Amino acid sequence: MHFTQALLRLPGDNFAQGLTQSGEGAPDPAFALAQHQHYRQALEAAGLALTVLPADPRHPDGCFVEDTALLTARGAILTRPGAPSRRGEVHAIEAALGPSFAELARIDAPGTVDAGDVCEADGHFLIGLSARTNEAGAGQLAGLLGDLGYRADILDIRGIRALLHLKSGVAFLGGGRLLTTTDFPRHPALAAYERIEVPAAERYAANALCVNDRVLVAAGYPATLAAIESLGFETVALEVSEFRKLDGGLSCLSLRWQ
Ligand code: CIR
Repeated sequence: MHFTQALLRLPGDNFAQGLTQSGEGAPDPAFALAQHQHYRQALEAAGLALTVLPADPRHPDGCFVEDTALLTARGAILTRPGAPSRRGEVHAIEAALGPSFAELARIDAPGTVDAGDVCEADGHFLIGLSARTNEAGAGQLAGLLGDLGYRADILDIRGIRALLHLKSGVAFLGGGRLLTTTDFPRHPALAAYERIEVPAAERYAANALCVNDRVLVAAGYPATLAAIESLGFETVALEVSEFRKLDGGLSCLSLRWQ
């Protein structure tokens, strides 16, 4: 899919109060802001026009905008994040997306979905059942995607503690190729895909981001970078250490659409 637009939110002064299970220590908000700036520049260089929302003091995780909505070529779906502290993030995203999407469907209680649990592979949607996305939410989402004419499959990742979200362990690279961690599920729905596994020591780098003609990759993971380049992609290595400390990565920091 070719993207022309992206929506982002700046990390704020309270960024270090965001949710984390990484055990990697507290992030530095100023450093996070600088890394976010480089990320924005990389999206612009890939041809995207950006809408950048200010930091939201009520929501320290608010910069991880990807979790709040699923954007497709046929319509957008607002989520209901699994973490109660993040539910309020959706209101501002709804207002920001309104002008670009005629209709916004939504996930309703008791369903919960973090859109970081959703990976689109050319119209085939992989939905992760996780600590954040529950069965009711995954079922609602699969139904809404079906209404839009898409195929959706649900993958249970609840047994893989190292994966906060489905996309912590997978990225679609186009051409039927999935970049995955070694422990990513071997589900029948994935049988038709070529699977490129990142080495176990580089598992964080599986959350790469394919944007138009290039792939954004977390800096510091040379084997993954080389594997992606060997597929013929131009790559952009970006330092995202402060977002990693809060279990976030490259895909989480933007919502992208055509
Ligand atoms: C959270 O725990 O919700 C945030 N600290 C990180 C969210 C990362 N989002 C993503 O992987 N899509």
